[in-house]
Amino acid sequence: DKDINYSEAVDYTIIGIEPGAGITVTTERAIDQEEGYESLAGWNLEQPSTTAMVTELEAAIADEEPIIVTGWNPHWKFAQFPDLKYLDDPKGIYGEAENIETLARQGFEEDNPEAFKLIEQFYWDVEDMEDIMYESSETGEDIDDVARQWVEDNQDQVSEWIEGVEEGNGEEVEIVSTPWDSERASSGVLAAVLEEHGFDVTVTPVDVAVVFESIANGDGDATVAAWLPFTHADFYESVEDDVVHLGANLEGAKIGLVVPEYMGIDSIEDLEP
Ligand code: PBE
Repeated sequence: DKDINYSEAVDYTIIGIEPGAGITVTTERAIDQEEGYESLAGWNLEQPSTTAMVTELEAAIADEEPIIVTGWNPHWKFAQFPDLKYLDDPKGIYGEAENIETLARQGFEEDNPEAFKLIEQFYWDVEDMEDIMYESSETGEDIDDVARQWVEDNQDQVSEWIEGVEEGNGEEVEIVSTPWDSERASSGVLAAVLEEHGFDVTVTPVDVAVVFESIANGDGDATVAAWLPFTHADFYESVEDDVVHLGANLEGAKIGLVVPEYMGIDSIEDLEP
């Protein structure tokens, strides 16, 4: 409904997620007057947990209330609520479709060439990741367990990742990750495959900044949690020369401002300061 002032209706507030997430940093930049985002001048960005954001989103949709959240794909909420959409972002601060990419520490390939090779060969689709996230949210089953089951059920795909990789002998592999469901799914699947293949794997979820720091300083061996080239651009640039970049493990990720269709607004530029 174009006659409603949605900016006022949502109290000039975007429901975001945790401080330190790439999407939080990007949204703060837009609000802090990056050129072309005058429509967001003076807006507030709430920074609750992702779980709390989703709860608020569910409540708003149940009552057909207006709400603007920070959203991303892959995420099960797009399967659960088909009427969600991204607001157009004509100045492109949130970027286009991007990849989730794999990074390793320098020296990891020499120290553990077989685990390195397996991690380098890990590649899957948005649908695979979303299946795991959606099943976990529907059944309440822990993502790690769903991920392990997925590995059992998808041995065809797994066989491509382990091609030419020799069995490990209990060598330790430190995977660093972030706490979001998307990365719990990918790191969980990768860990299950590595373990099946004889490696002793630890997955440590940390803040985004720490993911990049720990690969650069060698505390972690590898991560499959880098959203590039947009969402984690700043974090990546600061360590670029100190990490080994193994390319995409998933193509077609995206972030932005998300609203329910019933609000009838299309663009960030439809908002008012
Ligand atoms: N996310 C999910 C994270 C990365 C994974 C989009 C919320 C972010 O840094 O914004």
